[in-house]
Amino acid sequence: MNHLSLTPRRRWLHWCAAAFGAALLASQAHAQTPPAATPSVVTSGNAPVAVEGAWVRATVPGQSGTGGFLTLTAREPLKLVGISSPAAGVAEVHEMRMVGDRMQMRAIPHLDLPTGQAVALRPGGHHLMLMDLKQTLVRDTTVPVTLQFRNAAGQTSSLQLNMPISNRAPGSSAPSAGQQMDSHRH
Ligand SMILES: [Cu+2]
Repeated sequence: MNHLSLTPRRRWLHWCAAAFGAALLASQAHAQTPPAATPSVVTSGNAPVAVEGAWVRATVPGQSGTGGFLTLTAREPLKLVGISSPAAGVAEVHEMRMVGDRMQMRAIPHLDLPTGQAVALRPGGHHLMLMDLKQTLVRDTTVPVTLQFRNAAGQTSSLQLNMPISNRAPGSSAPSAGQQMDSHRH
């Protein structure tokens, strides 16, 4: 049990330090060229699922991990069974849960997507976790992420996404100090 609980905690501490660094840098950020018209996030794939509000939290140089967020609405009963990205050595679907008085995150083997039900992955809840990052994820660019699904018959399908990189969810206002604390708890 000790062995199992150590690794998530180490990742957790690492993330906390990274989130603080990102918050500091964001406060010093200067204006950048606004992105061109938002391209479609889904680039290819055959999975019967709609994607909305996808984004990945920007990183600073040296940061090893970050979170990805989106809302998935399946057109038949599906499970999200895996993710991958060329930008990350390790990519997992994570859940948040209370362990004692602390929120911790851990990988889950799959996430259920009931038919027609919008399942939101967002800061503080389920999320896509990109770790062992091979590059800095720069705001206003995109990162390729592939989602793998399985249906009730055991058939697999996938979606290829270009997820926008940002400091906040699309359509939300500038992050307040409180929201930055939320990202700290991600
Ligand atoms: Cu995580």
